[in-house]
Amino acid sequence: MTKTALITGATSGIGEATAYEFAKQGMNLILCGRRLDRLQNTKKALEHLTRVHILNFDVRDKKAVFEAIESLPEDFKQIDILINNAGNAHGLDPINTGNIDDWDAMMDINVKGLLYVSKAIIPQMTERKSGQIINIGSSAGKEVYPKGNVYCGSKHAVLAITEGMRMDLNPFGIKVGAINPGLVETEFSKVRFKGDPIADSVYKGFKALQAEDVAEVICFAVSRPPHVNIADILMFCTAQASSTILKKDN
Ligand code: NDP
Ligand code: 8X3
Repeated sequence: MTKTALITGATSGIGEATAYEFAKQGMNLILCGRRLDRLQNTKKALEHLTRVHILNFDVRDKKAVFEAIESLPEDFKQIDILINNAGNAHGLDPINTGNIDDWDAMMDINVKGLLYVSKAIIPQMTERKSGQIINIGSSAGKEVYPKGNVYCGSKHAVLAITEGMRMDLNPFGIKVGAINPGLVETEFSKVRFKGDPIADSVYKGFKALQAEDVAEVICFAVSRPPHVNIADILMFCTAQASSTILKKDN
C-alpha cells in the first residue's frame, strides 16, 4: 500500500530534498512550512510523481499545529511516516553574550515544535500500532562546540526525546530514530547568521554534505523491512571528523 509521509521544514534544505526523494518512491506527501509559495512550487513540481498536500503553519504555534493536522482531508489523514525536520540555529554567540530571542527560537522550534507535531500525530500511530518517526538531530546533539551552547542543547534534547519516544512507543511497534548530520550546505547558515555575509564562508574550502545526501539516508531508513529500525545515524562529509575538526583547503 502507498505510504503517506509528513515532512516538517519542507520549504528548503534537507526537508525539501527529502520530499523529492520520497516522491521518486511514489510516497504520498504532506509538506509543511511557513513559506507558502515554496510549498506550492514544490507541490507543483512533484504532482506528476505523487499526491501532495501542503500544510502552512509555524511549529511554534501549538494551536496551529493541531488545527493543521486536524484539517487533513480524508485521503491524507493516515500518516505512516513523520519526518520531524523543521529547525534551525539562530546565532553563534558565547553564552554570556547570547541573545535571549535566539535561545527562545531554538528551544521553541527545534524542541517544542517537534513535540507539538509529534503529539498531534502519535495517537493515530498508537491506535493503528504502526508508524515511523524520524527526528532530524545533528552532530551538535552528540558533541557540543564553542558558541554552540543553546543550539547544541536543543539538539541534545532532540536525541533524548528520540530515545524516550522509541522506548515509550515500543509496545506499539512504532519505529523511532534520529538522523544526525554534520555540516550540510543549506539555508541553515543564512538563518543562523541572519543575512550576514559570513554565512557564505561557512561551506567554502571543503565539500560539505548536500541536502540530497541526507535525504538519501532518510529514504534508506524509511525503506527498511518491517523488522528493521534505523535508530541512530551520525553522518559527516569526508572533510569533517567531529564538530570541531574540519579539513579546509587553504
Ligand atoms: P534550512 O534552513 O534549509 O531549512 C529549515 C527548514 O525548517 C525550513 O523548511 C523552514 O521552513 C523550517 N522551519 C524553520 N523554522 C520553522 C518554524 N518556526 N515553523 C515551521 N517550519 C520552520 O536548514 P536545513 O535543511 O539544514 O535544516 C533542517 C534540519 O536539519 C534542522 O532541524 C537543522 O537543525 C538540521 N541540521 C542541519 C544541519 C546543517 O548543517 N544544515 C546539520 C545537522 C542538522 P520555513 O522557514 O518556510 O518555515
Ligand atoms: C548543524 C551542524 O555543526 O553547524 O546542526 O551545528 S552545526
